[in-house]
Amino acid sequence: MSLFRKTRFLVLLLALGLSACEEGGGAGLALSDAWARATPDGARTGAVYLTLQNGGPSADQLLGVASPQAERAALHGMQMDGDVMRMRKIEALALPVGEAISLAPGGRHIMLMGLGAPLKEGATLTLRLRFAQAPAMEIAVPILALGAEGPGTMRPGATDTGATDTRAMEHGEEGGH
Ligand SMILES: [Cu+2]
Repeated sequence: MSLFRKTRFLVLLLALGLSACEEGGGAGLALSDAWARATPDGARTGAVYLTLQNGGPSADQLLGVASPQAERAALHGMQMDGDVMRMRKIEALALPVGEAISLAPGGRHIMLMGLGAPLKEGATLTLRLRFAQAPAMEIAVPILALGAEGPGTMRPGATDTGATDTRAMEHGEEGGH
């Protein structure tokens, strides 16, 4: 990864942090660590991960997600069904006061369905979030590498580990729901 790209990534994170502070007036909902994983050519589904910290004073809920770059978007959780891990739609994600709720690989995620074009590493995805209490947010989500596991764990060249391949396939199979 070039220094330029690293710098640009940091700038995006800073911009996200600043906009979250403005939205919440410094004490409300703060969004951090938002990222999406790049998708292979032809893939119609993708996943976005982020952390929401509720700085109070009241409990909130994430009620809806959308992106102009996908036909549909939904909150998904993971649940064991016998030996198989399946995705399940979450209608409302509780955001208790004082807690940080994270969506991360292997667990809860924002699912994008009907992508108009593959998510390319280095580009950004526009994501809109709707809450029960807080004002709606529109953010620019950095798109990380195909094999990325999070903003702090980017490994240049590590795009084809077994674990991430499996997860990508699970997404593909379940993408029609
Ligand atoms: Cu999903």
